[in-house]
Amino acid sequence: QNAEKIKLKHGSHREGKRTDAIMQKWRGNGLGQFIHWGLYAIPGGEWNGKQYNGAAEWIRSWNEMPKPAYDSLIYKFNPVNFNADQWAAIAKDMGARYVTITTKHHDGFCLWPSKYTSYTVANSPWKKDIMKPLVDAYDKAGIDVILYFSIMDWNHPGWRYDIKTRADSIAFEGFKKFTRNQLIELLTMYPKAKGLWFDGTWDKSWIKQAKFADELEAEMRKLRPGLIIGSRFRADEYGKRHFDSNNVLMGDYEQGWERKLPNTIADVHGNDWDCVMTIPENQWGYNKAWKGHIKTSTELIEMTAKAVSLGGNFVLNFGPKGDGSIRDQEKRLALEIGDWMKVNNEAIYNCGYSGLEKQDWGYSTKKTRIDKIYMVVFNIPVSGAYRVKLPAKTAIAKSYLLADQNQVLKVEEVHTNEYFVYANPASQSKPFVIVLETKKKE
Ligand code: JFZ
Repeated sequence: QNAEKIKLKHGSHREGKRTDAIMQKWRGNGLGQFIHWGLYAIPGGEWNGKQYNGAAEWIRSWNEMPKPAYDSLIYKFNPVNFNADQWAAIAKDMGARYVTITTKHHDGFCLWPSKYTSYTVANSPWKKDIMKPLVDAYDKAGIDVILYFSIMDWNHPGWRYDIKTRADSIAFEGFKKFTRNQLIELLTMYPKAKGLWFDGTWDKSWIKQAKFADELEAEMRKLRPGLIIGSRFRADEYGKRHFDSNNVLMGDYEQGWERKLPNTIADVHGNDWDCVMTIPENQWGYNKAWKGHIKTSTELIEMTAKAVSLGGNFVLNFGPKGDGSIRDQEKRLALEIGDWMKVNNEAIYNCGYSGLEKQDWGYSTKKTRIDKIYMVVFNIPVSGAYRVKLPAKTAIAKSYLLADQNQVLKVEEVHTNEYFVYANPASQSKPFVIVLETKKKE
């Protein structure tokens, strides 16, 4: 397969995972928060008394909300209930260890006072920077900040979906300069930010910019050593995205797990990854009328455990309201997840793939470099017997409940490296964790 490799100028520049401390910290985060906030939070999915069926943050692209009406939302951006410390406290209580915040979504409205466009918070009634208090508050709470940035910008006159004429090309050159300026500006203004989360990079116009984007990425990485950039920033010179034409991941982690999770370790090809998830079906920005199934905290905890068990992180989205407050349903879910995390975070933080065969009772995670495996139980077997298959040359030294280490569990080896662990915890309304301390076996 290696012999088949073609020479790429703008493909991936690394094979295998990053090993530096910043990336190791990111990898061990386990749980993150996503924030989608911008002008779209003001209509909240509704215009002229009519409910929009799509994602609320896309309302501008919806014909029933005319562009001038959307554009003038800037004069209504006055989030009097915005409190950065409170947002950070909600994330902290939930157990999130990083946050990705929309500095600019597709609409082009900037939550920071960018010098390069007038479509920013500075020209809203609020006037003040939103990103600075957020970066400071989350940082103070010990939560790493990643800056979400949409390349596609519906507000910029130079943005094109494709480049077909000379006029398009001239316009897009201006747009590229603007994009570079904004990114350098963000990295300069918010030196605490650990990474960039790119979006809106799927159009032909941007896919054709392999050289420009590759050089810009190098420039950003030089400006901020250790910067984390996912696979959704650039395409290679053949237009391949996420994975280059040699099928090697571009960027530091796979950014394609959008409202879906991998099912097996083979699905993630040995790469770092995170999954971004909405609480309702597909609403990122604030939508006042959530429809359909709203995920429960148990489902979200299950997704977190599943993500970690397959070597990834789970990032849960919040869409604050136009006034800056966070809706009660989101606050309640964050608290419920946090209650579980307070007891069980040992099975989530700095954990990854355990190497164990998947069993019906749930997901197993493993601490890096420590001989501990965590069985995160979602389906309690009626028998009380939990099947566990360990990798070769390992044995169970001891087993107990994470919530109550005095409850030592009976363990029985039934075949070589194959065990039953017996647990009959009194009625459980939430998933729980069984710890396996393992040891080397001759
Ligand atoms: C994008 C945005 O359009 C959306 O508003 C939100 O910000 C989300 C996080 O990102 O939506 C996407 C992007 C990529 C895929 C799906 C939705 N994808 O790769 O499947």
